[in-house]
Amino acid sequence: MADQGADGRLFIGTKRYSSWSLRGWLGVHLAGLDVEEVVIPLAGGGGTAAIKSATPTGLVPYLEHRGARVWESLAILEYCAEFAPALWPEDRVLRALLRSAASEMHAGFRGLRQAMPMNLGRDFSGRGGTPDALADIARIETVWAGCLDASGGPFLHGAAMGVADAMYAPVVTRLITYAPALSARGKAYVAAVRAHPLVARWYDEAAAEPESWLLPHYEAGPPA
Ligand SMILES: N[C@@H](CCC(=O)N[C@@H](CS)C(=O)NCC(=O)O)C(=O)O
Repeated sequence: MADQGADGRLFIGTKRYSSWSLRGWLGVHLAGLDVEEVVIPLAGGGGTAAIKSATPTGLVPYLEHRGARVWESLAILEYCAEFAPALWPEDRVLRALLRSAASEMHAGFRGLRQAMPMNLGRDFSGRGGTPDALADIARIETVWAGCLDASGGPFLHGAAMGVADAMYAPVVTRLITYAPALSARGKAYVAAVRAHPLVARWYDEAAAEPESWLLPHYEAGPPA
């Protein structure tokens, strides 16, 4: 639905599947930007024609806002933080730690991303636990513990969600869907993110997506 008064548009993919979209969407909402949401259902296999023609990289998320064109989820989050500076901590040392954690997520954890694709509507407990995925999860737990120690939690950022939490939110959903073994601390962080009102809203909106957007390959999940 077009929002005539909006300052721009955020292009995202199917909420059930599009992990990168969740990051950009959280940034826009945490910062309170007034943008129209354009949801383009993913076709699967990375070749959605409507996304290719709508965005510079052929990928979502993509933000147009007051003359700015922003792609790459981390760049969108940085842009949002210009409007809401509190999305990064004031403390220089903590900010450096969280920037490193956010960048590590943006650049890596391919083993986890490939073995445990995001699917908010399924319980794939015990699946996808390849050695690479489990190694990524162990590293993520270490990163989270360092951030939580430094910020005091319950979020990586501290009392509220910030950019680093938005970057890791899709990982949280994967840990819920695939239920690998986690430390008590990891479980508590997963629960805190899942309970955040914006994350809860994204889950609700994913559940309300049309059945015709379901992709059989993604719904089958990885081998048990
Ligand atoms: N590095 C990009 C990755 C974006 C990305 O891979 N997006 C996927 C959806 S989660 C996409 O648009 N795929 C195109 C398609 O499925 O057609 C970012 O950080 O935004």
